[in-house]
Amino acid sequence: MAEAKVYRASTTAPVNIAVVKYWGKRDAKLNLPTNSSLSVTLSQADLRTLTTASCSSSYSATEDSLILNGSPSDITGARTQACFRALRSRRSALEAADASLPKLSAMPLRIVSENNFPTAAGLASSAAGFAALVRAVANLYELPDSPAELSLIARQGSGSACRSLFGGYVAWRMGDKEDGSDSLADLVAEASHWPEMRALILVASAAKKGVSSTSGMQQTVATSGLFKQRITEVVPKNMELMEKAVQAKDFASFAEVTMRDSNSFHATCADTYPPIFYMNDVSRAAVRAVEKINEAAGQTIAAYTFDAGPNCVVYYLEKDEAAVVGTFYKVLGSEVGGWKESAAAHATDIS
Ligand code: 2P0
Repeated sequence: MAEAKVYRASTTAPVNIAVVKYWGKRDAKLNLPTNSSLSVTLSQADLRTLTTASCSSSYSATEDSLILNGSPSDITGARTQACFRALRSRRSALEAADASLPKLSAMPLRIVSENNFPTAAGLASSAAGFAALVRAVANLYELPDSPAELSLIARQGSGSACRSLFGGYVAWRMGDKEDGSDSLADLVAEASHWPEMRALILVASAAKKGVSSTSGMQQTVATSGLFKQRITEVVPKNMELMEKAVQAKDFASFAEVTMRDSNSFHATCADTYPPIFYMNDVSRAAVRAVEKINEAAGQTIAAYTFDAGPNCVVYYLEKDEAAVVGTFYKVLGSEVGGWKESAAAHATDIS
């Protein structure tokens, strides 16, 4: 008897680094945020997840499986299951409409995924990871869905993942529907609109972070007074200013909003009870280094931002590469050691 066919599709997904941060859920089950957010997609040459999805009736295990960076990974979590369910149901609809299609939706799925950067070190690995998973299975199932439609599924895996379905400058609109059907990613501008944007990633620690984003943000929502001001006043204003800065390619404004929003996010973490500290002494040295660079330049040519970990991302424009990257190492070298590695990345489109 002939071996049953193995169906397979591969894809990559990029990392995105938010300049207006997502922090807080209004619905943990559907993964709906308390505020909109905006990010820059980084080049896949530097940071990406590569994922292959396959399915076959010959797979002996009846269950779906995931190998992440060479090790079996748990997929029984509600979020991963929600993604698989949504993708299968879309495939089932295609199969119901066309009886000649193979019944892929009934076969077990095998997912193999690899990051080329430290997992869960505050480098948005879950964003690239879930975006790649959703796209790989969508390709395998030959779904006709647009990136925005797929972002609705990726969001259920990890909020920030919805922004990794697009390249360039991407907003996640929080939406206001209870079912989450309008909480999706939206392209603000292609990378080609402002291709001079660069990001320097400074890895202070590649260790797994202490407080996961999911539980950290739940604690913030439950206990921080400052958080209420952040979601009602600070973020709506920052979203507006940031979209204008991107449209106008106004780096000084882009940088100020980026740094203020990062500061505001970490202030709400410190205002959480008990407090959450993601930044450390090495992170704070990076903030001072950026301030020195901007002082020396007599204008704002660099912007720091920190996610749920101590690593620093510095945005700058290509023309200022020597001033920013060169000075950064000089200042950091003399002030504090501790950076494990760094890489410069381009803002990018998804091909
Ligand atoms: C962001 N972060 O906008 C913010 C900034 C961390 C700080 O999105 O619970 O892993 O999976 O929806 O997306 C990290 O949170 O959280 C994050 P879940 P996620 O990039």
